Amino acid sequence: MSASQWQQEEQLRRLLSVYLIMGSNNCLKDPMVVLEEAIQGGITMFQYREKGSGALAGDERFSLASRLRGKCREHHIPFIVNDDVDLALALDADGVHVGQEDENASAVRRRIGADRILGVSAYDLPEAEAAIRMGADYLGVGPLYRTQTKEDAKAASGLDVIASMRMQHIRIPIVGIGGIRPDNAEQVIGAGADGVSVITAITHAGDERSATKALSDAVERGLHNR
Ligand code: TZP
Ligand code: MG
Repeated sequence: MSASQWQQEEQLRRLLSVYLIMGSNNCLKDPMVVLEEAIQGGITMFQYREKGSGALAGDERFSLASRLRGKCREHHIPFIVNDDVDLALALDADGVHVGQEDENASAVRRRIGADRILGVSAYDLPEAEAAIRMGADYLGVGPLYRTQTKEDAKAASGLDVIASMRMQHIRIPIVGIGGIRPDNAEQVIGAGADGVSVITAITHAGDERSATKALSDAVERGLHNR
């Protein structure tokens, strides 16, 4: 790995610290307000994920994505699109995130080029190894804890899956996902993740700004005590 590749990887680790994922149907109020409050609280990356029952489609989806993208740009927060390369390219997104059931990660890498971030979900070591071969820049590992948010989520894996990936030479940036809250985020980092990605811990918090700050503090403690 060249020095500049190493620097980029280290930068990505920091950007994954507090990663908010959401679509309109995860929000109890205006998604633009939720994003603004989360930015004020200190999120480091944002993913637009419009999925599940009640998800927007068509022009409404494009319009919301485009407004969220604009706010992220204004605040220099990387904007990632879940599972829609066309939308990502249309909005000049900073990256794309795909799950195992989505478009093949190598094909996504070819379409987005080398300069955009590619995130891939991985439940276990074989999925992590395959994702890396296909060009992933970071792995989203989980669900670590029980989650109500993803309708087709697998069983919670617990933190050992991250610890064992780290023991099995998985070095690329990892962000934990699934049921992460301020009170368990520190352990996720302790297990070897670089950051935490959350939906409801922020979108259902009521006070999104304080919830984000609490997550950010927990991640900092985790990194400090590692
Ligand atoms: N992938 C695995 S779990 C999950 C996704 C998208 C949902 C995470 O949502 P929450 O509310 O943070 O548990
Ligand atoms: Mg997906």
